[in-house]
Amino acid sequence: DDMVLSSGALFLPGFAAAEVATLLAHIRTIATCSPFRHMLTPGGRRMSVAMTSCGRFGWTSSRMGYRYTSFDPDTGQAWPQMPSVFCELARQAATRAGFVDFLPDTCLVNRYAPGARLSLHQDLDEGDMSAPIVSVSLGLPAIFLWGGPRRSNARRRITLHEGDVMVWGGKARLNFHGVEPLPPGNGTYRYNLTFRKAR
Ligand code: MD3
Ligand code: FE
Repeated sequence: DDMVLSSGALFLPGFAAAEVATLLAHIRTIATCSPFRHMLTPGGRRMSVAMTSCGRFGWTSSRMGYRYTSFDPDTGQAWPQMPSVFCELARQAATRAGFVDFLPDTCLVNRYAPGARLSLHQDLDEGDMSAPIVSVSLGLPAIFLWGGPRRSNARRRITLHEGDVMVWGGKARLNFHGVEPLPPGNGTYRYNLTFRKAR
């Protein structure tokens, strides 16, 4: 069922399907320690996606810029530990895409309510661009926008369902991507786990 989108980009539909309930339970626990919050962009705009992190580092945005921190600025505490089932899932997906020994040190947890979106961007804040990124979709479906190395490149729209996993590395690592606004729904969320090697 593996789908190669381009060199370095692999779509694994349903790869995490058996783990969905376990992953959602861990998200609840993580959010108990480091609650979801709407961060500010460096330009001062409130992000529509609510975020938290687990692992040795957590991704943050503020008027000061984007950065990885060892401590949650909202709690002053270390970010919650990355559950081993998270790490194992990310490793197995990366291995399937040919990236052996992927050891993520951070997992960003994105929460989309209806209307929330992620505008087109590149992931540029990581120290080691040779490591891939693994993304796991949970909850409501969403339309993922997948572009090329330039903002002006054409985009593909890919519907992501609960349990779908994507691996991005190599030539695809710096591609532009985003998520279309979540359609009005029934009071639930879409979650995305993004596994990265920050340092
Ligand atoms: C394609 N999150 O948090 S990662 C993000 O659905 C982010 O919330 C997406 O983009 C979400 O930065 C899922 C998908 C992703 C990540 C990195 C990529 C796609 C990528 C790097 C290159 C190309
Ligand atoms: Fe991204």
